[in-house]
Amino acid sequence: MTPTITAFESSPDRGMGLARDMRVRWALEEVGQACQVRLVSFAAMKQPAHLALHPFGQIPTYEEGDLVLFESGAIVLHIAQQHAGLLPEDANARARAVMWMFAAINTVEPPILELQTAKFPEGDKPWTKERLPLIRDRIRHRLDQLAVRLDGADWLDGAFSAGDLMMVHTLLRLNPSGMLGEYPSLAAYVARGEARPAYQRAFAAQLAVFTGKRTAAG
Ligand code: GTB
Repeated sequence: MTPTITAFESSPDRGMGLARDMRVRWALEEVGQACQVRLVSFAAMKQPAHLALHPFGQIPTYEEGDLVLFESGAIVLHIAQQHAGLLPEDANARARAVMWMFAAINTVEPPILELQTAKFPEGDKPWTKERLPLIRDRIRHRLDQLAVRLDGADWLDGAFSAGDLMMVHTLLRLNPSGMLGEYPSLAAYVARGEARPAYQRAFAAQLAVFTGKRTAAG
């Protein structure tokens, strides 16, 4: 059954792949599963029809028959469990790949999100000037630790997994800040993720929403 996902009708990043539907699109491309994409406006996300799918009025959502999911991590995990290619066969390696998914969204992503919040919704607040360096230090602390663990390897734990997918996309959110440039090994890690054909197809499909050009991935 072809799942349906939701994505921004008009993403603030103008198709640069930073919104979280990109994780879901990428995971689906990695496992060779097509999807339908329903584009939603900011206003529609807050209407009852969308709130019935996503209680917090956000994207992405995932519908597959009777199953409705929200939360990009849960959706990517579901896709990875349904199809071969994103989780190792070995039980311990599989558990570690899931651990890295959680590490991406629960340990690495929070300070990155704080940076976005401090810059945009709170950008004009009097405390922002003092707060920004503190947040950047918290991000650097995590990036230092991640770079030590990656230790020049291609991926976090052997072969590419859903853990890398979530981590690479989380780190991509740093692009506008330029901070990844301070970490050549992490920048190279992210570039490896972006170079994957599945990433390229997913990126092209979400960019096409803005350029109006159709791609094979829809
Ligand atoms: N924890 C949820 C998940 O992982 O799925 C978070 C979902 C979420 O934050 N969704 C955002 C959303 O729907 C889009 S991804 N926001 C609308 C709202 O809350 O009203 C966050 C995002 C938005 C825009 C950019 N960008 O333009 O750069 C990047 C990321």
